[in-house]
Amino acid sequence: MLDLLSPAQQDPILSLSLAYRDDPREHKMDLGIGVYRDSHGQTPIMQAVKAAQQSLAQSQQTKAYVGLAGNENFNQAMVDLLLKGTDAYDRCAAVQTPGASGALRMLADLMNLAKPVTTVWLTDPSYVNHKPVMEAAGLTVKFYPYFNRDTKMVDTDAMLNALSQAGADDVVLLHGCCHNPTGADISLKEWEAITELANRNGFTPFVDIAYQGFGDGVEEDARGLRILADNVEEMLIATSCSKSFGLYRERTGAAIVVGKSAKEAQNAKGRILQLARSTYTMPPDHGAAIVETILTDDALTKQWRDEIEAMNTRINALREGLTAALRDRTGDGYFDFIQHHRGMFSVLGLTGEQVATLRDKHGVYAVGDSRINIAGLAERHIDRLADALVDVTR
Ligand code: PLP
Ligand code: TYF
Repeated sequence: MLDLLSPAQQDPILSLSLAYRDDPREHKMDLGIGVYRDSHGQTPIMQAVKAAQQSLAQSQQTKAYVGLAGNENFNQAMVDLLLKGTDAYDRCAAVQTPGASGALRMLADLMNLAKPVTTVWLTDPSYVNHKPVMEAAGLTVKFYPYFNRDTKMVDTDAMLNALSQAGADDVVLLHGCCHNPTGADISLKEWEAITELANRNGFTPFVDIAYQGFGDGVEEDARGLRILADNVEEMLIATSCSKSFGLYRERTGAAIVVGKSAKEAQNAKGRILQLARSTYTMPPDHGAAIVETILTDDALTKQWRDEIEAMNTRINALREGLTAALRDRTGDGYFDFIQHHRGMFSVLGLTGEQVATLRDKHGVYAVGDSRINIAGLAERHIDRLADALVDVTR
């Protein structure tokens, strides 16, 4: 049987990490996979997470199964973080999942269960796994114009024009903040316009928010999502603790459904649990227990908020530093978009050949679509990166 299998397609981002690891050059720079790194190149465990782990090690009495929905206190904490104070708050339900990846798949399966004809509209471009996950669940995928490759910002007119064609059989996937891969986010005005289109034409918004706190702040980054939550009858949300709590390998996330009524949301939750039972059954506990511990303790919550604030302040300073270094070298504002992007990533608009030269000549590893991980850049490497970018583009 196994001999019938053709070779697997590689994940472009994970294979880049392997190539980086095997590169013997000392000055190599990994700006590929999306993990936050501090000035020393480490991806540290947050202090609030360390404290929560210690407290759990003392207090946890059992490792017996938790249940299909995972940790319900964690689920409530995720809902509070995103939806507290919105109209959707009392008509939503949440399920803990193995990362936002698990949430994406469970919600995709749910869409397929509810309406197999669903077409999911993704930003062009989008997170590498969006299309394969949606298609694996049997859904049709379509891309809508998003990134303007000249300005490196959102192409508002083209986006809204395309979305005005989406109707009742369509689900429009939006990045809650810190767009992956481009770094170009939609403005609050655009969130409002999309909300209006959803209500007028009947498509369902689906928000994937994997970087809450990495853009302008924990509350600021949820503003767009909350505009939808205040105004639409139905929406789907996939959320992640991988970046926001630095829990990457603990696989911690949640699927949230907002329905017309609490009863409808609870029913949808029941169907997600049934889908989970036939997929992974129950999510891993440790990450969710850590997040529960943090978010149900005022001091730990404050510590976590301070830490994530320090991270986004540093990312935005790196953006400014890199933009200034490029301005110095080019004498123009061509790269100013880096300063306007938000979150971990920026797509620079380089050709495949330029990305290859960055890697081969300068040891700078960027993803093939010229995405660089600003959150993986060390302050002391800014000048060298700017030199390399100028060398490959001018
Ligand atoms: N959605 C987006 C937009 C992402 O960038 C990522 C990246 O990790 C995910 C979902 C998956 O996150 P998780 O690690 O929580 O599965
Ligand atoms: O886009 C990224 O780099 C992160 C991490 O298959 C990631 O979201 C990369 C590839 C992948 C899953 C996650």
